[in-house]
Amino acid sequence: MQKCVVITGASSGFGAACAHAFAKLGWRLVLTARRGGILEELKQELSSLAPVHAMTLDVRDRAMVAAAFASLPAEFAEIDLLVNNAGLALGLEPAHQASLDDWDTMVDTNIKGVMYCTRAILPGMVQRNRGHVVNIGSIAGSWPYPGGNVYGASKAFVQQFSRNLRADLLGTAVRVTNIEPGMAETEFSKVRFKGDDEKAHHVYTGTDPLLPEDIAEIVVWVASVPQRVNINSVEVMSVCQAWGPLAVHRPK
Ligand code: NDP
Ligand code: 8X3
Repeated sequence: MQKCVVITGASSGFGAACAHAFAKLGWRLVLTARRGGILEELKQELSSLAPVHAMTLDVRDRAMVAAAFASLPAEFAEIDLLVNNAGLALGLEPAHQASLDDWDTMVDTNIKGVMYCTRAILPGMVQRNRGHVVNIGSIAGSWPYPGGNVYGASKAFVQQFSRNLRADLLGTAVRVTNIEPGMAETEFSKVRFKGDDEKAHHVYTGTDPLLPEDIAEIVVWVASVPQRVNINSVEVMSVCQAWGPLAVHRPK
């Protein structure tokens, strides 16, 4: 039987692109997100290529996550690949002005959501001695920028969680990878700026950002290398993005 992939946040951006990429390879797909209607449309679109199970799921809800993955239909119950992709940034205000509610939402989604999904799926992988957890981190987990405060810190968690998973899984065949993209054009900025299309559009204006398909191609690649190979992390940026100099404040 073909392999089975669970993709969180499959209703948009990287997650939807991963769904298309793995469907083309004939993998069995478990697609999850909060917007169930979009998942149903995606299921209709991809069902001619691969078996698809769509599941409305909020990764912040610990009980819901545990129940959802404990009650998968038999055809989808043995998961070979978990793509922990669901995530978001909210706001770009400096720490002393940022919304605590936004911070809570980022922690609950980007940190706790990854914990809950991983903890629900990992025991089966270890038991079968087969599987791969691909986390979608960010360059923001390594490199600070103004306004990145809790978003970047949440992705630093994902980076270190990925490494610590590898440490725990030594002696099993289960693999772990953290993919750390830079600026990519998805719904990410629309979410960050709470529906302000103009602000979101401005982020990408005049640039040639990464596209969701670029990240999906990398996810497929890390999952396709020989079983003895573990790609620990992939940091990837558009050619049009690089680091700036360290900032220095010079009072007049
Ligand atoms: P999108 O906004 O296009 O997609 C985010 C996905 O996450 C959506 O499918 C959304 O689905 C889902 N999601 C958000 N909150 C929840 C939740 N509580 N429960 C379940 N699903 C949720 O953005 P991207 O594709 O860009 O983002 C995907 C990942 O990539 C994120 O982790 C992001 O931090 C990371 N990333 C993005 C970069 C970029 O520049 N775009 C760069 C580096 C990393 P729904 O709303 O239906 O629940
Ligand atoms: C998304 C990339 O640089 O906007 O993780 O934080 S960035």
